[in-house]
Amino acid sequence: MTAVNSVAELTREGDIAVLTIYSPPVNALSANVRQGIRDGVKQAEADPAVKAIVLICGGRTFIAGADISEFGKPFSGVSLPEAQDAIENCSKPVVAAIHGTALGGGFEVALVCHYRVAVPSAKLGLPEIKLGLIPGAGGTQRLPRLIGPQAAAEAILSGAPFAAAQAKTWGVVDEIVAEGHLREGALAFAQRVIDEKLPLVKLRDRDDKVAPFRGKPEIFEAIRKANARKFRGFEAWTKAIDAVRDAVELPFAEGAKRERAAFLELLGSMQSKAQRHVFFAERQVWKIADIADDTPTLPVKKVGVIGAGTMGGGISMNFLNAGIPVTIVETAQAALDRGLSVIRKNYENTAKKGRMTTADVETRMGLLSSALDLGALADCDLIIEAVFEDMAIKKDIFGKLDKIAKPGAILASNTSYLDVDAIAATTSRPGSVLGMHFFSPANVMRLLEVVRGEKTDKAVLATAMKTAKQIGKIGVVVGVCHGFVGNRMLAQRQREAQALILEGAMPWDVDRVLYDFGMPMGPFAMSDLAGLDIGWSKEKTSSSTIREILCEQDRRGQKTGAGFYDYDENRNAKPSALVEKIILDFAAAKGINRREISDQEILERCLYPMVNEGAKILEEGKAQRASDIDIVWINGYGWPVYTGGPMFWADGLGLDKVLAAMQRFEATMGAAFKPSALLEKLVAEGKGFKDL
Ligand code: 3H9
Repeated sequence: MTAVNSVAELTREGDIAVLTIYSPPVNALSANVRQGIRDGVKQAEADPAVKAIVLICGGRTFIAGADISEFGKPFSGVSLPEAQDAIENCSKPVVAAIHGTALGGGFEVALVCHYRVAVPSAKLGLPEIKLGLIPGAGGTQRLPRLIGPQAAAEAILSGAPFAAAQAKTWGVVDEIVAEGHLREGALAFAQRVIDEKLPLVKLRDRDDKVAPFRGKPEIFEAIRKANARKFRGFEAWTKAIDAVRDAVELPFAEGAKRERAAFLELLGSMQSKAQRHVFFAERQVWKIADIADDTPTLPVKKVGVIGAGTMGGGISMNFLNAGIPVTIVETAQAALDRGLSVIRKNYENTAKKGRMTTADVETRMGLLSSALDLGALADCDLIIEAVFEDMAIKKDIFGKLDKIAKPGAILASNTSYLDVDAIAATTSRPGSVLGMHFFSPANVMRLLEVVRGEKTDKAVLATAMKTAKQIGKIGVVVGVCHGFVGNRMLAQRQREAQALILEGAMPWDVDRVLYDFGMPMGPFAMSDLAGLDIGWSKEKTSSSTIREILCEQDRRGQKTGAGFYDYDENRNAKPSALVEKIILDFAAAKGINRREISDQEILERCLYPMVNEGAKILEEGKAQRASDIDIVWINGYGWPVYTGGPMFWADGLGLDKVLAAMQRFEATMGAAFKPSALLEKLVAEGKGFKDL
C-alpha cells in the first residue's frame, strides 16, 4: 500500500491498482481529493506492473460532488478538469467502483472513467441545479453523449439522483455488482477489461446518441416550455438547457468550454450563493445548541392524533407513510368517518396517479385505527393534539391526556399560535410536552416547527426532531411566542398588506409584487384559497374590516367563487370591480386619503417588517439562528429559495438599507415599524445576520 496523499492510497491486486479515496464525510472533491485522484492515477499509470486501475472510495459513499464549502473561496491546487484529464487520458483502463452516491462532480469523475460498476443501492446524478448551478466538469457534455439529450436534460433539470438499475439500463453503469462486494466486483470487471482487451471508452468521443438531434432546435424549445413554470424566477435552468444543446451542436472541447464559463458565472451569482446557503442551513437546522447529537431518544412506535379534521388527517398520513401505526380520535362518529374517508381518498388519488399501488393504500389504511374516546391513546408513544385553535379546549384535552397517556409518552400540540407552556402547565409532566406545528396540507408541506417549551425535556425535544426526520419533514426548533417563527413574521406582512389596500393599493397590486418577488402567491390570493371565513362568525360580524364585509356578502374565498377576487369555474382569479368599490368606500368612510403606492413601497412595507420581526425573534432566542428562520419561510410559506430566505435576503440587500426604511416608516406610520435592537446593533457594527 502506498499513500498518495492524506486522502488517497494505492494498493495492488495482481495486475490491478486500486486507488482508494477516503475523505469523510462524503469524499467531496476538496483540493486534497482532486490531487489524490490525479497523482494516484499518474502513479499507477507509471507502474509497468499495473494493467488497469479501479477508483473506489472509503466510507459511506463514492464522491458526492465538488466541495461546496470551497465555493467562493480562492481556488488552490489541482483543478477538477486536471484530475479528470489524468483519468480520461490514462493509457490504462480506469474503472469507477460506485457505492452510496456519485453526485455532481463525483458523477462527472465517474463519467471520465472508461468503465463504471456499481452496487444496486448506489445512486447517481447531477444535483447542481439545486445549488443554482449547472454541472461544471463536463456533465452536461458527457451525459447527453451517453443517454441522449432529452434524458440528460431531464436528469440535469430535475437534479434528482437515479438508481443503479436505471443507470444500467441507460448504459451509464456497465455492470451491477453484488451489494457489499463492490471491491471484488470491480476487480473482476477490471480483470475482464484486461483479459478481453476492451477499449478505453471516452464518452467525449461518442456521437451516436446526440447526432440524431443535431439541427433540431425545436427539441430544446419544447424542454424550455415544459419547464418554464417550474423554474419561474430561477436563473440556472436555461443555461443547463443551452449546455445540453451545445453537447448536440458543438465539438466536445467547445461545449465543455462554454459549460465551464456558464458554471463559473452561476457560481458567482446571488442565486447560487443563496441556494448554497440553504443547503448548509438545512443541515444546520438539526443541531440544537445544548443537546448533544447522541442524546438518547425515546421510542416512537405508535402515534395518537386527536382531531380528524384536515390537519389531524394530514398529520396522521405522515406517520402511516413511514409505517408507524396511528390511532385517531374524534368526538363524534360522523366527523371521524369523514376524516377517515378523506385519508383513504387522498391515498386512492395518489394510487390513481400511479405514485402508489393499491396494496400500498391498504397497508397504510391497515395501520390506522380510530376511536371516540381519548382512552384509546393510552399505549401511544407520541400523541399529537390537532383540534380547533382554542386555548380552553386544548387545556382541557391536555388535562385529560395527563391521566390517560402512559408514563414517558410525548404530548404534542399542533397549535399554530398558542402558548405551549400554558398548555404544558395543565399536566403533571410539562417535561413531556411540546409543540409540533405542521403546515397545511400537513402530509405535503415539509416544514415542522418543533416548539420547545420552557420545561420540555431534552430527550423529548431530541425525539421530536428525530421523528420529524423519520417522517420526511424538516424540523426547526422554535421557542414559545405568539405564532412562533413563521406565523409571527407572517402577521407583519398581513398587517401591512391590509393597510396598503386602504392607503391606495389594490389586493392584486400587492399580490403581483409579492408573486413577482417569487412567492407562490400573494397574501390576498392566499386568503381566498384558505377561506376568508376562518375565524369569522355570522353572529359577531360588524363590517369592521374588508374581510368581514366580504364574508357578509358571501364572498368567502375560492370555495364560494368570490373573495378578494372573482373566480371562474376553473378557479382562475380576476380582479373584482365590486371589491375595488368596497375598498374605496371603506377607505372613504374612514377618512383615508388614498394615494399612489409604488411597487417598491409594497415590497418594502410587506417584507422589511418581517425581517425586523425575524431579528426580534433572534434577539429573544425564539429561533436558534437566522438560517433557521430562512428554512421556516422557504419550507413553510414558499419563500423563493433562490433568495436564500428572508434573513439571507436582507443580508444581501444590506441591513443598513432595511434599517433606514424601517426608520422612515416609523417616523410616518408609527411604532409597528420600530426597528429591533438587534437590527440596529448589526448595522452599527457593519455586520449581517450571517455574522451572528
Ligand atoms: C458540483 O459538484 C459541481 C460540479 O459539477 C463542478 C465542479 C467544478 N460539499 O447531507 P448530509 C456535508 S456541486 C461539502 O447530512 P446524508 C454536509 O454539509 C455539488 N460538504 O448526509 C454534512 O456536513 P455536517 C454537487 C458536503 O447522508 C455532511 O456532509 N453535489 C457536501 O443525508 C453530511 O451530509 C451535491 O450537491 C459537499 N458536496 O446525504 C451533493 N455534501 O455533518 C450534496 C455533503 O457538518 N450532498 N456535505 O452537517 C448531498 O446531497 C448529501 O449530502 C448526500 C449525503 C446525499 C451526499
